[in-house]
Amino acid sequence: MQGEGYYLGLDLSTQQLKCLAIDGDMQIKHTEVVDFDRDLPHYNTHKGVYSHGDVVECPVGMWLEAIDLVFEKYKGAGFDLSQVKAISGSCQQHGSVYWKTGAGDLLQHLNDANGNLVDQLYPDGFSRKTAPNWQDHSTGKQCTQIEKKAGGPEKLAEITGSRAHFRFTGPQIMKIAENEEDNYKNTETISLVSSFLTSILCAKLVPIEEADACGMNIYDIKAKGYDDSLLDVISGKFGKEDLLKKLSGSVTKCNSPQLMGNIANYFVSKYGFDSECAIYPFTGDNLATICSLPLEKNDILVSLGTSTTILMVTDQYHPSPNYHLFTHPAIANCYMAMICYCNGSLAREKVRDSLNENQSTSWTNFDEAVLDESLDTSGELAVYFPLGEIVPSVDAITKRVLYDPKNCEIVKYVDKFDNNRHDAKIIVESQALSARVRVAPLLSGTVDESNDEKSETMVHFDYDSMKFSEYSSKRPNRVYFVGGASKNDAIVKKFSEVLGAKNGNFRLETPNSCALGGCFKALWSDLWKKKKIDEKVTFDSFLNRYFPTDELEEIKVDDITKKWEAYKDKIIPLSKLEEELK
Ligand code: XUL
Repeated sequence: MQGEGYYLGLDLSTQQLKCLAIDGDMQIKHTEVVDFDRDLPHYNTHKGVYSHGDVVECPVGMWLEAIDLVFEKYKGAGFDLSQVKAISGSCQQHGSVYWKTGAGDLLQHLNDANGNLVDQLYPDGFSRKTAPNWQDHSTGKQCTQIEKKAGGPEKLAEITGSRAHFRFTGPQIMKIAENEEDNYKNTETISLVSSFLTSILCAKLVPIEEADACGMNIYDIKAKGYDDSLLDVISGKFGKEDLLKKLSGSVTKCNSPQLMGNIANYFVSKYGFDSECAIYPFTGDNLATICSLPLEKNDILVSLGTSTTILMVTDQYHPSPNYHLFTHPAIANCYMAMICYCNGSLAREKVRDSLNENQSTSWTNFDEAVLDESLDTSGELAVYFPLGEIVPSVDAITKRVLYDPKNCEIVKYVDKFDNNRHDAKIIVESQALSARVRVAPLLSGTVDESNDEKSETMVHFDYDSMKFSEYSSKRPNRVYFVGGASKNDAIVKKFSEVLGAKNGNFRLETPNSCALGGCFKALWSDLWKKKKIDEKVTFDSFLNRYFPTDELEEIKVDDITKKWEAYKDKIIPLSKLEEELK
């Protein structure tokens, strides 16, 4: 590969700041971590935040100290930072940083000979000492007003890619404009955490990055600009022009690599960086995660954790109040869809424990049942939501049904199946089937001709109605599994069978995915910008060519088409069962 030297990816997450260095062959060469609670105990954060009731926030000074500390750790380890060619990275999403009037000057005059970031910038550079964190729940009133102004949750999702959420930046800014007039008035610029970190590294205030801007409930994704009427409701009496100015007028676009500047002299003098070291825009952590893998359109990343999260690259702008769409941070004309299910591992563990009569937490019985092909679950379906669910949006409930496979009608509700081995098989089937029907509208490509008599039947899920043939024949390109439960062979195999990827299922361990996504973006952006690769080499084609495939383990599934025949007959009953829950 053409890349020489090192490329850094920083990840400023809730509990730590991580910095990864790769070389031009995409191999990880060094990692340093600053753990906020442990390494910066004088901020008295708990898991990186201050929580008081519904309010959750992070001290900005702590982040400034962490930036110095992580580079000090690099220097202390003897790592030659002068060989770093470019830096990018990711940050927790939705958080907002409030720079005080005059902050731009302060940044520009950072004293590079001595001193540190926190002493020179904090608190004088900020109109608020803290940044709202994504776990904040205090903006219910503002969310209602924003949705009302947009014309309802569906309309807001159509404009901004998401309905209103407590943690999203727009509602947070609106609350501050309402409750902290002086702080708001004294604010020169509002950054997301990602543009805050980019600004520090370049020592100048830079606009918000476009993909991360989609987590604000203000940015019109299709029109590629902040929405006038949303600016209006959020800014209240201070006015939309003033807010637009605070948001730097526009965003940093993602359709091609944008050089934000070279690293500031402060970092050159203090840590020995090369003054030519390029800074490329930081983005949100979920957005950086999709940059850590060779994902192209119609590829899916399934994170099997306590909750199940699906990240998908799509060229279909098909928003829904049930999930999120963001502009893709590195592929032009593509989006990232993020579908979050509340009920993932915990729900499966409950079934496992009941199968083990609460005597053990071993997965053996559960796994055997999941893969037991002689265990006939045709005509049986269930949803297991011990927690309220987001997709579909319903309260906590577990419901088992028997349906007639001929006409797909629900015959009756039952309290249990023949035995609880059926629950093990059905929970994994129904979780995976729910994911498959939710990604279907986001998949591009043709719908297979089918002679199935149900082909033309309209099927309804959430806010979508599509022909049965579309739900049954659209298939993802590739599926990647990550997260705790991806280590479980039975679960991953069953998910792979049901999701039906055309070009393979893979699993991998991703302890550093956000930071790694930043490294890859820095490498590709720099080679592209310096014309060391042809400008036709898109981010996804670059990763597909050079990604170290030894990291990936392929999950083999046999007879996928035959197996789908059994699962696809559950689509209509699942739609009917979900309708009954509402
Ligand atoms: C995404 C979200 C979280 C944070 C975590 O919408 O709120 O994933 O980004 O850092």
